[in-house]
Parts: sequence; C-alpha cells; structure tokens
Amino acid sequence: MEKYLYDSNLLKNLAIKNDQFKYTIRPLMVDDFERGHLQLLSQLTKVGNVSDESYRAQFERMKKSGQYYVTVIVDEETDRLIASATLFTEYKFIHNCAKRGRIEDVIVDKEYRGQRLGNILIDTLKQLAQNMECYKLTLDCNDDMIPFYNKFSFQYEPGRSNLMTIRFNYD
Ligand code: 16G
Repeated sequence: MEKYLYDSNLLKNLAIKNDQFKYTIRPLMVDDFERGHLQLLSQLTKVGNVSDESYRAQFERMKKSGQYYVTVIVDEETDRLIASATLFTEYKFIHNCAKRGRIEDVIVDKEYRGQRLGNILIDTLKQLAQNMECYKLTLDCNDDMIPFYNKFSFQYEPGRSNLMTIRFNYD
C-alpha cells in the first residue's frame, strides 16, 4: 500500500479488462516521475518545470488527503506510463453528506492510441466512483472529446451544466 497513492485492492474485481490486456493498470506510485508521468501529462497541457522533489511532495499531499485516485496504465516492457487519469472525490454536506467525483487529466500516450486504453481508464474510474458512492461524477473537456465521453453516459444536463472558469496568471 505505501508505494501506491491509494489502495490497489480497490481495482480488483472491477469488470474492466479482458484476459488479453497486456498492460498493467494500477494506482500512481511515488516514483512514477521516473516512468515518464509528466512527459505523458505534457501531451494534455502545460506541465512546467517540475522536479522529482516537487513531484514527490505533491504525491504525498494527494495521498494524505485520501481524495485522489490517480490511475495509470504501464507498459511493463518499456517501464513507462502510457495512460493516466484522475478521479478526485470531493466531500459535501448536501445529499446526506455525499461525495462528488470528478474525472480530471485524462491522457493516453499518442503512440498507444486506438487500443481502448482511454475506455479502460474511464470505465475504471466510473466504477470506483460508484463503489465509493459518489452521488454524481463530472468532467470538463475540449469540444472534440464530447462524443468520447458521451459513450460513457456523461451528458449535458440542460439548464444546469454551465462550467465557468476564471484563469489566474499562474503557470
Ligand atoms: C481537460 C481535462 C482536464 C484538464 C484540462 C487541462 C479531462 C476530462 N479534462 O479539460 O482535467 O485539467 O484539460 O487544461 O481530462 P488546461 O491546462 O487548459 O486547464
């Protein structure tokens, strides 16, 4: 357990992958910096100049909070991360002190696209969120990804789906 961001047992018995699946799916590990996690994330957006030390400190913060389920797919042959997605769980007073889930930072390495790795990650995070009794699960994405997420039953809720953003001047 210590090396993982969250309890890897949570991934057992999920109906997600078939026997032919040749990669490993697991929680993020503190030394995944060395397996190219940030290079992978830089295919999604700007990552900046993050040191191994800062990466580890952020990992420990996430782990301590118990709210982060960063889940990755590893190609054991190259020992590199090839896909990553985050489930964040947010505590609420509403809905009987419920939890809300958010899917964030979903990325599949461009060399590995077309192998349904994104599907496997989203199905996994959806099941995790359901097992943790999140009352809803949301995400925001670029327009061209809408059809992809629609396949997993993510939908606009007419009249109540307005994501609004302020961008502050930080990297
Ligand atoms: C996408 C991501 C979001 C990520 C953002 C980064 C998914 C479902 N959505 O919207 O999680 O944080 O891109 O873009 O993965 P930004 O750097 O412009 O905020």
